[in-house]
Amino acid sequence: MKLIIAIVHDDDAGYLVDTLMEEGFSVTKLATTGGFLRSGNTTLISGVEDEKVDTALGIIEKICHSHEQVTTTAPAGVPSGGVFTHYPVKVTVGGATIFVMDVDRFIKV
Ligand code: 2BA
Repeated sequence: MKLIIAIVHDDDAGYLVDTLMEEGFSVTKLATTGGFLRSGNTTLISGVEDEKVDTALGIIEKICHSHEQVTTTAPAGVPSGGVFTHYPVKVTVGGATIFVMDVDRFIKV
């Protein structure tokens, strides 16, 4: 079994969860915050049988699109150094940031 952790845009999260559930995947949805932009995103975790990992990844890749995002808050790690600490920053946020990890044990009690 693998654990898929997918960080996705909030706008894609609802449809993605619905689609994964319809395809038989169990999903947990977490409201998260990106460290750089300090704005909300969604993290999905799903325990997936090895042979179904590619199917799940395919669904995520199909549904999640990259977005341009602008923040007017000083992003993390950018030194202010003066008066203008708040300025627009435009970045392309990826369709999804995905980690696939081995699961040692999967237990339900
Ligand atoms: P954030 O950390 O808010 O980053 C949002 C976007 O800002 C990133 O999109 C990237 O385009 C840009 N960015 C991030 N750090 C930057 C920096 N130091 N300098 C310039 N631009 C920077 P993505 O790379 O698609 O990441 C989207 C979200 O996925 C991230 O939100 C974060 O929540 C998560 N993420 C990405 N890589 C990760 C990693 N290695 N570990 C954990 N979470 C990660």
